[in-house]
Amino acid sequence: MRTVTKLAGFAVGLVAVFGATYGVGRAVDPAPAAESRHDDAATPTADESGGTADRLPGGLLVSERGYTLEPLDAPAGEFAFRIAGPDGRPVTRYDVAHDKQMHLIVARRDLSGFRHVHPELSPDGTWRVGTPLTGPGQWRAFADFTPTGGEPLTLGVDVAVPGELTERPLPAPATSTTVDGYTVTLAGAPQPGRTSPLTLTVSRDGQPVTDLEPYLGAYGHLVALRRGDLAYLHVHPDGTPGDGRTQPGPAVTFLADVPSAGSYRLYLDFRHGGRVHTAEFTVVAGAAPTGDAPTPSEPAPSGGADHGTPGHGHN
Ligand SMILES: [Cu+2]
Repeated sequence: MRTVTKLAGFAVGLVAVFGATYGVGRAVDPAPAAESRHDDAATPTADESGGTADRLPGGLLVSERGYTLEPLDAPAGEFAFRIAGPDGRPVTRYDVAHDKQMHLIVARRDLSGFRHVHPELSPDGTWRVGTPLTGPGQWRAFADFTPTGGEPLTLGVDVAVPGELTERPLPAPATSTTVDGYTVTLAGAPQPGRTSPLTLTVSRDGQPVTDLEPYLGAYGHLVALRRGDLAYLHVHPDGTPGDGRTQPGPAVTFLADVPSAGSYRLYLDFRHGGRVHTAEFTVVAGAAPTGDAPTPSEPAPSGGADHGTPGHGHN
């Protein structure tokens, strides 16, 4: 009986994880919410047939759904790669998402060194950009794109830059940071398994910034990386410039679906004064309850649980 109860708890746990990753799938989908709901409704079997790979957070795999991220040899100072398609040939056609066909994001494994750049596509399918790898270390490079005719994907690959590296400890969680003379504050806390609003507010010299410039189709672009495996979450802005309700600052709100408890590093790109600035925060999602309180996946002991299983008689 004890075994059966534990197995049941395990199954409930799987469902909970599944629900959370499913939410991430929606979060990284750049389609409007209505279309996302349509997609979800149209592909229910993908979730019921155990296709967990489809619903992992982005960036954990170098190859997914037939598409593979392939770094290429490049001259010094340049970073080059291509995406091999299901037929093995380089993909040359991409949809525009967040104003670009390709978003290349890099960060070191210790979550330092974040850069978000936009490579140029050659007709043969090679993407090139001035290297965003700003120094030695073990880097993770993420290609965030939508192949024409396919679904949005984020593939990730490790890239080593030789040299002496000093690992940096993850900065402590904070609700305020400064970058390029701007102060950015964070309100809200991500909760695993549910959509959580995060509001970032920008000021300079004590004055709220109310003339943020659109960047990548919004007044800010937020990426979250999970500590430990660098799972990549592309967090959606709540509202777009020109929709009649979204103001150009000082506050920009995002909707985050985090797949698990744990530490995340948030990177907010915003544009002001003709330049893109990146504010970084460490946040802790869903701090685990302390002590030995039962987790939600463990059914509370009750008389009924021990006796109410007709059809499984064992005496
Ligand atoms: Cu981008």
